[in-house]
Amino acid sequence: MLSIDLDSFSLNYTRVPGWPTEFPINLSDYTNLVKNSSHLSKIEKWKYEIAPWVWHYQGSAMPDPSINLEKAVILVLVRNSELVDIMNSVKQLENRYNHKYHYPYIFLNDVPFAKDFMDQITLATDSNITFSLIPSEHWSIPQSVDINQAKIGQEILNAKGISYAKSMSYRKMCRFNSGFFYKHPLLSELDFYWRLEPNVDFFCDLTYDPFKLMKQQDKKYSFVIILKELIQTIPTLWDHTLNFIKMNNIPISGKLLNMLVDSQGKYNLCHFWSNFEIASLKWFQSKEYNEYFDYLDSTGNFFYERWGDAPIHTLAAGLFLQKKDILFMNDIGYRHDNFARWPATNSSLKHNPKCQIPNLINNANNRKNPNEKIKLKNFDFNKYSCLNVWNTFEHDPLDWKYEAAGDPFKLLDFFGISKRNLNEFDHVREQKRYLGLLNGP
Ligand SMILES: Nc1nc2c(ncn2[C@@H]2O[C@H](COP(=O)(O)OP(=O)(O)OP(=O)(O)O)[C@@H](O)[C@H]2O)c(=O)[nH]1
Ligand SMILES: [Mg+2]
Repeated sequence: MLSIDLDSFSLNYTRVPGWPTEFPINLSDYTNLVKNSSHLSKIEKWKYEIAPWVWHYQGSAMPDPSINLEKAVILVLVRNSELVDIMNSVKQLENRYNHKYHYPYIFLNDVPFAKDFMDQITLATDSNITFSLIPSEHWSIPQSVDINQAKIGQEILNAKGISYAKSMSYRKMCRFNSGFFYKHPLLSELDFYWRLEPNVDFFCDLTYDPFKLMKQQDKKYSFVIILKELIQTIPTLWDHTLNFIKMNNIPISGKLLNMLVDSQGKYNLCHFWSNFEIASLKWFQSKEYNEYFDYLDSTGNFFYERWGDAPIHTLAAGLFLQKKDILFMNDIGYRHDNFARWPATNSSLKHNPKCQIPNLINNANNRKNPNEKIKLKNFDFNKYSCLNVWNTFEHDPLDWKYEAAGDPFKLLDFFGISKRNLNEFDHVREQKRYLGLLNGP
């Protein structure tokens, strides 16, 4: 997009205080100037790169002087095409919680937001909203990634019927949510975010401010659903995590990682489902988190495999946090896709006026007929939920030593390939071999 109808944007929206206000007359000159500038810092370059597509909407809500807000934001990464679904999420969050607090929203997108999209969103909340592009570097494939190799990995996943197996944009999104969202220049002064995704439901009124709770209790991360990841999407993530521990001598005694290991010293695949999360930006911005992300990114496996941000956030919490740093937001009733949960401390809760739990929901897995209804069940009691693992975890298992977990580069034997020590190059070769097996001689 090389130009925009500035007048129409300026009717409803302003620039962010302290940010460049003009739309560049010659965009490509401007872009080159920013890119080649020697006096701008990295974050300033990002800021100037995206500034022409950052717009602020001043909501009508008046702050309640009796409420002391945290430095927090509701953070939404979304596509223009997901307007209806994100409207559903915003309206429900407002209705159940934010109408009392008026925390601001930040909407992020890898392409500029359409004005129609923005106009509709402003009808769903009285809060302030900032709409922003993200820096191109945050939504990219690193040069070191071998695209042909990535395509082979995609074919392997596709043959296994894994969703988004062949999607590059899904992988860019997972990489963005793993290592970039918290670097966005609009977030640099904030303490906490609440991640909100399209087409989720909130079933219960939330009568207190979870941001305040996080602050008061010095929590770093908060979740509502914890479940098992598909091993096919992260075949080497655990081994790379062990390698990172070894290379950096990370002390893991007392850390959450001890909750994530099974009796054989492998990842038990439990992860916080990150489409809902309330977390500390300072934690994600910390040196330790970023060293872990940079190491993972250097393997190229966001593209060779299909690493999701959820297991990465969880394993990072495993490396650097203790159980006491993490909050299970039991009071939140939540649905994403066909997974839903709500507080079920007593059987009469379904009739508690604070929660309205529908009997039926639309089947998100039925793409041909999205109106097909299925019975809603509380996922907390599903065998794939790890809530029981969380609830019962107290301390390190006595018999697990990470040194004993084996060669960090050992590929898990999910390919059905006999156990051998593999280095990175072998890993590539094995994938090619596997593809050969799939395609026949
Ligand atoms: N701007 C933008 N946002 C994206 C893109 N892909 C995904 N997202 C957002 O990233 C979040 C997760 O993407 P989804 O496609 O919902 O992924 P998911 O939740 O793992 O998969 P589903 O189960 O299909 O919902 C959502 O908030 C999406 O709107 C993209 O290409 N551009
Ligand atoms: Mg989703």
